Amino acid sequence: MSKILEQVNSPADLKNIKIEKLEELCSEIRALIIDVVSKNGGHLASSLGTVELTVALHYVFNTPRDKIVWDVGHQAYAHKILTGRKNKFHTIRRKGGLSGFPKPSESEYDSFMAGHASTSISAASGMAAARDLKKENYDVVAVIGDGALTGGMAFEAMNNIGASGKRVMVILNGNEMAISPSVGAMSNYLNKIITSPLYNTLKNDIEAVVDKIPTVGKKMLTAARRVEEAVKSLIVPGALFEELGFRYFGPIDGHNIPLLIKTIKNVKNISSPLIVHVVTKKGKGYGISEEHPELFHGAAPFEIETGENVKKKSVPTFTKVFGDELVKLAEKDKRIIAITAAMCLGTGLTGFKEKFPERFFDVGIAEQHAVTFAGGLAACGLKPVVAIYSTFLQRAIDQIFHDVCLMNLPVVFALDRSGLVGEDGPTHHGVFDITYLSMLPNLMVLSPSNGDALRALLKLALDCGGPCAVRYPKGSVPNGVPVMKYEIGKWGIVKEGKDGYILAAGSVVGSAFEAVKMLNSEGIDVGLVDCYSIKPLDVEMLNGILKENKPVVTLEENVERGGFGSYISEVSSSLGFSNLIKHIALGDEFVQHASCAELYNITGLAPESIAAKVKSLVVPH
Ligand SMILES: Cc1ncc(C[n+]2csc(CCOP(=O)(O)OP(=O)(O)O)c2C)c(N)n1
Repeated sequence: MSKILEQVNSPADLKNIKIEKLEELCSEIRALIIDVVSKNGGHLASSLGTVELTVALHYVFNTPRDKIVWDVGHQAYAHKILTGRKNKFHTIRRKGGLSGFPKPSESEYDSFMAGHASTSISAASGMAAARDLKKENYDVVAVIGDGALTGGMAFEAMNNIGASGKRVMVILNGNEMAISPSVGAMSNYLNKIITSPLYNTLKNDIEAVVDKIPTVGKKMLTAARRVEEAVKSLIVPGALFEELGFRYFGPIDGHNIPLLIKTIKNVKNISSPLIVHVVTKKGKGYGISEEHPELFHGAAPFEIETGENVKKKSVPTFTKVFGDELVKLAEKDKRIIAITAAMCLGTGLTGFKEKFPERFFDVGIAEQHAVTFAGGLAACGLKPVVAIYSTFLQRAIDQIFHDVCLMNLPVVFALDRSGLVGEDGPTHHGVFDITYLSMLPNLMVLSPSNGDALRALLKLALDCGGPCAVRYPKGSVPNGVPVMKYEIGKWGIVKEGKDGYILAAGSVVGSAFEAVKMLNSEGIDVGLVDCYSIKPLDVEMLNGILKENKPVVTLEENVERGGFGSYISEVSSSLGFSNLIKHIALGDEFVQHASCAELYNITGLAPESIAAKVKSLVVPH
């Protein structure tokens, strides 16, 4: 292990290190992060960008008494390393190992869970309110990126704290990037602050003023503030944050440790909401990720020398099939519009953006706005496709209900990462969407299990004239799947069976097929149905299957409650059947992080477990 990091087992140890040595410590932390992420994959660029900031925060504050709330939490690897977890850091994102995100059950230094964006200021303000109500005394710091600041909740929280005057420090980490370059008026505003030439010439003066805050007398402080305000009103047009009730400090170089420590120390006792704006470089300290921060935002395992992925995929992913097909469909239909909430690359829309820039909208991390924006487009005769990961669309359930389904507007929801996502864990698994989508009247829910199905169902969704969700998993499309005709409200029989049926929805069809082969080899003749139309169901086929009075096993990568299986049970009982129907689905608990293959074993979705379950139910013919 590295020399200085060896001495740091907790933030208390950090305080014994001389400020001059902290830069070296940062290099050692970076080397550890790069080494481990190159093996385990993870959020490299964001975590590399915040190493100095993390060191400075733990140097100044007394955690865990003082609370640091990380927004998204993907930038908190240095925080994990400094807070007693450096020896376990090599296990990050692995089964049973450290989580890739802050997790209070993992460490008392993780004050709040995260994974979804734009929550930190709200959580920090709740903590500050609790502190004040309980007459306690500690600092609360929210660390939020300029990307996460585009999310509505961040503004809601600022609106609230700015008026309440609560003592909360917000560290705004500006790197001009979300996953892709940050978008929107707020981002333009922040860039203006950073690049203002007038600002840069006056920067040292502001630092000098900030430096004096704790030592000057009351009169001097007022005078200093006046000077500072005057300077700032020159350089920060509108002084937006100040108008919202925050004292604003910065921007300062987020890689300059002495400056960070000095500034944070000097402003931390100001008893009002404050923002310290730091400027960092995403991917800092690893040339390849500095050049390609988008690719190294969430990196798969890679070779350190070249940055190349260790496991290159030859088969296209569902994401790629979706992106390519949408471009093809949009070539023929000018009404098709693509919308992303800051996830252009992740949702496969890069090709669409390049080909149809005027029909592509990146609204920032604003899933709720994305959905209602699509509602507006659809109300005016266009065909919006809102491409959002299943887990992040949870943010917008009310907008799907209120701004789309109630008016039966033709909006297509393309839900990538539907199902278990592996190493990112419980904040990112898309295992609730069948439940939250199929409860809504008017909304159709389609679930392709392969590339052909995705292409066909996307077209059907765009042509159906109402709201329609197409949900598909992370990962590559399977090879060699049976050719089928796709229709909304219909299913496809993959294999007939005499002893019973597996009804599988979406990604799990492949596992079910393997299970059926295993059972066949043991003389058990189980059939398999690809139930790609989850809502509406193929009632005719369901009726036919139930009439045979054989056991039925439903299979899905969604929670059981309100899922596909429970829908089948409801419909079959309302049709008057009392067949033995068993559900294979996820239980009433959060699935933790591990590889997808490990998670299928743990959750009973692997072919062997499916075969065992079916075997326990059927009586061979
Ligand atoms: C609600 C939600 N939408 C989308 C995402 C995916 N996501 C993770 S990090 C990120 C960008 C965050 O940018 P920023 O806050 O500036 O942090 P940086 O990575 O630049 O340090 C996005 C879009 C998310 N985590 N949560």
